[in-house]
Amino acid sequence: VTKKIPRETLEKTERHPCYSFGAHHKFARMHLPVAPQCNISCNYCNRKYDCTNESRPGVTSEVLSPVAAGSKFIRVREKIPNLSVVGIAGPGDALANWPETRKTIELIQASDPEVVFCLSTNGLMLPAYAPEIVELGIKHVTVTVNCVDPEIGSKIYRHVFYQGRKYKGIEAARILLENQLAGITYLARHGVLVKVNIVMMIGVNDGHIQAVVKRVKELGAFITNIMPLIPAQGSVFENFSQTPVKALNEMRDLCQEELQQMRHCQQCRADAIGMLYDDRSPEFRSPVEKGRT
Ligand code: CLF
Ligand code: SF4
Repeated sequence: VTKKIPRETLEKTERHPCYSFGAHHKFARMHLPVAPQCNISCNYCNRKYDCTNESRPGVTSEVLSPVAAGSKFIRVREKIPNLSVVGIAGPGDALANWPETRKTIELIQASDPEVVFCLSTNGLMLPAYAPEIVELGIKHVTVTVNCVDPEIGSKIYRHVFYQGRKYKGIEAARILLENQLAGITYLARHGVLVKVNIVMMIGVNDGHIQAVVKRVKELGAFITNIMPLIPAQGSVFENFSQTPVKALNEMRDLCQEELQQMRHCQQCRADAIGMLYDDRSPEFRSPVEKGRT
């Protein structure tokens, strides 16, 4: 890391199991599924389940109101003393549900000022909400950037809903990519540590990933996380093959020369709870939800 990161932020990162490899077997995170809507449509997503940005596909999760999320946080904190991070990672997009996301964060901040917050987003609404994210004191934001070329983007994104209009094809991808890159720039300039998730899709963006890493590094990203495509049933890419681990690791090795790489991602559910390798979410589901599964 060449940039100077304030001590207070570094101290938070040391307790962040995704941003810090050393933290992942010491600290737990919980996701609060308060964000069901999404404003774009990725070809690898089947939103009947979870956001593959941050979620294992094929597993449904409950959706909580901000107030219910606040009380769930208190229940979980009592049982998991090493809980350090509260993340909002769907099941849709954290910023497409900004009022709920924001309210949840404010409620938890009021009950525990020590919590490290984390957001995961497709980045479409970052130009609109990045200033509020900074104001809330959030230091960790993940943006999924699968390409920096709208032509490639048109093969990944079916449509984008933006400012009351639906866009398709290259136009849709261009709006999304511009907003992602502008958002990353703003966040990085304001001291937020940006993690960029990249879904590696063989035959779609695998030849372009180094270009993505290079670009987001220039804009100030802190780390990238190259993830495998896990074809979700019912998604446009359902018949694609899963990205082989070998290809994934080779790409991470190549990109490591440019920017630090996360290699311990678990592609968590939108309601994951606990250590990255030990999901305890079933223990904490509401009785109604338990009855359904
Ligand atoms: Fe959650 Fe994501 Fe924050 Fe971590 S998960 S919002 S940065 S607290 Fe972590 Fe899970 Fe991988 Fe995400 S292992 S899917 S990278
Ligand atoms: Fe699905 Fe996430 Fe893409 Fe939205 S951003 S379409 S929830 S994968």
